[in-house]
Amino acid sequence: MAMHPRPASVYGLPTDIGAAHRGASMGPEALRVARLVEAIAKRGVDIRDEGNLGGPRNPLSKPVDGYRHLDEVVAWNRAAMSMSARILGEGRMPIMLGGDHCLAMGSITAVADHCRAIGKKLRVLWLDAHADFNTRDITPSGNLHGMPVACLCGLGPKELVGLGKHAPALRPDQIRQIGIRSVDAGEKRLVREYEIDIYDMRYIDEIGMRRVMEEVLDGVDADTHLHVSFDVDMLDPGIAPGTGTRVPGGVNYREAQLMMEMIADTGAMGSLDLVEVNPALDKRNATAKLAVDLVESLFGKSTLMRD
Ligand code: B3U
Ligand code: MN
Ligand code: MN
Repeated sequence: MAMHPRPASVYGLPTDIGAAHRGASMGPEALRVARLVEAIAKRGVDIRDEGNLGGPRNPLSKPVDGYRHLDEVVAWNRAAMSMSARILGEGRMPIMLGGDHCLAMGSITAVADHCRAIGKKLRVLWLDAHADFNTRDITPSGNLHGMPVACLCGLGPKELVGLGKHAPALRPDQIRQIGIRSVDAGEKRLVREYEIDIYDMRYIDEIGMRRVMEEVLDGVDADTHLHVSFDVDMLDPGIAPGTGTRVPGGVNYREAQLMMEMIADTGAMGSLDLVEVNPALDKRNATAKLAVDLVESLFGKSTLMRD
C-alpha cells in the first residue's frame, strides 16, 4: 500500500465570494469541527493547521460585465495562491479548505507554478457535479465558482488568468473531471471545443468507478504531482446535503470511497482542495463528517491493510 510520509498543512478560506448561496464561508470551521486535522494526523501524517486567511467581505452585489464580485474574488485567490506557494516551498502538501470553488484558481495556480519550477508533471482531478467551465459570455449566474476551470485554462479576466507566473496555468489535457452531471448549454460547447476529459455520471454508471479511476489515473507515475480538487457537490445530495448547488444522481458512498482509495494507492497526491461545504444547509454537519471520512481514505485508510 502506498504510504503518505509527505507532511501537510491545512489552511482555511472562510468566504462564499464566488457562490450564489451564503454559508460556504463556514466550511473551514465545519471541517475542523468534524476533526479533519485529527483524522489526517491519525494516518501518520505530520500535519499543521495554519488557521484561516482573511479577505474582503461578501458585498452580495449584482454581476458587473458578467462577473459577480470580481475584485473580491481576485483578492481571495491571491491570498490562496501565496499560502499554497509558501506551503509547497516548505516541502509540504497544501490542503485548502474552502470556501467556494472559485478559490481553486489560487491554489491550483500555485501548484502549477511549483510543478513547472521543479519539472514535475501535473494532473488535476476535478471532482464535481459541475464542469465549472463558464465564461462571462455564457454564465447563467455571473458566479465565479462556475468558472475556475475555464480561467485556469486561459478563458477569463486577465486578473485571474494571469494570477501566477505563467498564463494560462493549465493545459486542458492536464485535467480529469469526475462526477459531472450539470453542464450549462454554452458550457457544453466550450468543454467540447477545449476537449476537457469528462467522466460524467452516465459513464460512471456504464463502466463502473473502478474502470473510471483506472482511466483517470492512467500514466500517473513517480514523476506526477496529483492535485485533487474536491467539490463536495460531486457526492449525491442524499448523503451530502450541506452544499449550495445540489444536483441529484451523484456519486454514492461506496464509489467515493473507492475513488479515494485508488488515488491514495498512487502515492502521488501532492495537494488538495476541500470546497463548497456549507453547514448552513446541512443536517448535523453530515457533509463535513463525510468529507473527513473520505479524506481518511485519501490518506491511505483501508479496511485490511492497516487500521
Ligand atoms: N453552472 C452554474 C452552476 C454552478 C457551477 N458551479 C456551481 N454551481 N457550484 C453556474 O452558475 O455557473
Ligand atoms: Mn465546483
Ligand atoms: Mn459543483
